[in-house]
Amino acid sequence: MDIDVIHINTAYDDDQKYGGLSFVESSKDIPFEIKRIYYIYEVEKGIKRGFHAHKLNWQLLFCPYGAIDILLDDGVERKKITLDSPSIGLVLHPGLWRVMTWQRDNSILCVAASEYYDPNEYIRDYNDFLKYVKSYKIRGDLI
Ligand code: T46
Repeated sequence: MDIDVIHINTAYDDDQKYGGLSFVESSKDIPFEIKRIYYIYEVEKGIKRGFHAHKLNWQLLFCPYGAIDILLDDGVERKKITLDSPSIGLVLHPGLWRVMTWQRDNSILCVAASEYYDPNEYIRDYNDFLKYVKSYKIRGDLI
């Protein structure tokens, strides 16, 4: 599966006394221009969200606080990535079914997206997703 786990730049002061600061720069660190940022919070451990794929959106997912499992499915294989550090980022191309599972209470999921919000570019039915993947041959035609 073609996904990119990136290291997010992180700065600490010499004594590591004042906390960390992590940053991402559009185009330099991620392969798209950011049009939208959103974040998900106040979620209890064990909650699952997602259950959809995107037709157009590229996204960077990161978890600045807590731990969240991201299960990805490209219609052929599945892979699980755990976001449990502010310096881990996950770059997702369109055409990936995702399920996010909160591993700790109040973990925060931040997302930078390549497109404005459009409910019509979501695929929310798994069988439709499989049909979509087959018809567009994700690897070749879509990306
Ligand atoms: C994704 C994962 C990682 C908006 O009105 N504007 C927005 O920009 C977004 C992202 C959502 N919404 C509304 C649509 C729903 O009424 O917020 C509500 C919750 O969205 P949803 O059920 O899609 O949330 P998740 O956690 O299942 O998925 C979200 C993103 O929607 C999706 O793009 O990849 O996080």
